Amino acid sequence: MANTLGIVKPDGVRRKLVGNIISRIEKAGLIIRGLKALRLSKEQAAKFYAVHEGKPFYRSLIEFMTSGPVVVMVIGGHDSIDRWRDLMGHTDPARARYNTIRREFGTSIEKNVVHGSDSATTARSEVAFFFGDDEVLPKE
Ligand code: 3AN
Repeated sequence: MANTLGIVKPDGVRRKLVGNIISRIEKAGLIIRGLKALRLSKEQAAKFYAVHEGKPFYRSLIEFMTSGPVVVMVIGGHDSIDRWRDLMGHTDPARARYNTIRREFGTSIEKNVVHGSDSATTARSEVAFFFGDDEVLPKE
């Protein structure tokens, strides 16, 4: 019952997709345990995506992720890590399955609307990156 981190990226917030995305999460039986809107600084974005440092898309990714506000959320519920990734779809919207968020709304491999942690270890550190313990609802 581990929590995972979800982000609605600047393209998703700009296009007013936050409600739609939260609705999909809730309809899937997952639970929003923490939620906030913020704008990442360059330093925060660089740190968050440090695993991609040196890759050709890294600078552009930082520019994009700091281009406007994001909505960050702690998503809980049974199998939340994998199920949130299933709702998102493949990183490349063109390769994502139908009815996934990225397939429906993503416009490129960079502007793919949402982020989700990819493992239990990553989920723990990514949730802690944005949320203090007192900002996450306890499991019921
Ligand atoms: P995911 O978000 O599906 O776990 P990651 O962690 O491999 O994908 O990549 C993090 C982010 O970096 C992606 N969401 C996407 O915005 C960007 N990205 C990944 N690969 C590329 C690429 N080849 N070209 C441009 N941007 C990329």
